[in-house]
Amino acid sequence: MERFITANPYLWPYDGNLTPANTALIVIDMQTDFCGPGGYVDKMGYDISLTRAPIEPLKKLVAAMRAKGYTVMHTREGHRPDLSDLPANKRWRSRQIGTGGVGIGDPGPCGRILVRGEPGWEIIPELAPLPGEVVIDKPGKGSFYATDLEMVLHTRGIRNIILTGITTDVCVHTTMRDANDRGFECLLLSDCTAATDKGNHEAALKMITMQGGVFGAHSTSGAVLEGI
Ligand code: C5J
Repeated sequence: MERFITANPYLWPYDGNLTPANTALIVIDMQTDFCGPGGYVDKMGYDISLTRAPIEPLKKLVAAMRAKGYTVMHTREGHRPDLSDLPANKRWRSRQIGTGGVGIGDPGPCGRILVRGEPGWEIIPELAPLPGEVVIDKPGKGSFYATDLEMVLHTRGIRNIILTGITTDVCVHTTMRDANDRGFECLLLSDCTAATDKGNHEAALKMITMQGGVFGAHSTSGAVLEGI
């Protein structure tokens, strides 16, 4: 039986081949550093009410997809405590914005910023992974670079990916583009993602709709709940 989710610019997935066995929900970087008080995004001076907006819709969606037997996976952006995987230019740039020249790897109110094991690096408790759910630790913006995500997806027989989390224009988009290039069928959910800038969120959605769905399609959690 074909199953589709109402999406833009096409009914997703393109061929109606949507089952709990072949589809994964990926929750990207819902970490305190990106959406919690005192975290990296907060320290940079951005409005965390924007990056916190996906929390409630995501809670509902994650619960529903778990209940129906879909694979739910999580990612965390972060670096080794010795910073051996933190490129010097990434660290330098992160210190150019916000107060006091504090950037990635430096101590902040939630521990060392984006360092593995620190409180700010943890996934927020509202969206904590369940035991047994795959968590991908990544040093970069994309979830495929320097990780085993592609191998895990292929091993599980996943071909459709529903992308959620933060931020729409950076880690979520990079992951969607990389997944699309690898042949995965991608859907980004507009109410379960957010950027540090509203315009960038809107632009990221619009980019997806070009060329017949250049990286896949976008939709909402409501449409997914209705469709699955
Ligand atoms: C950023 C992310 N924006 N998770 N990371 O630096 O999108």
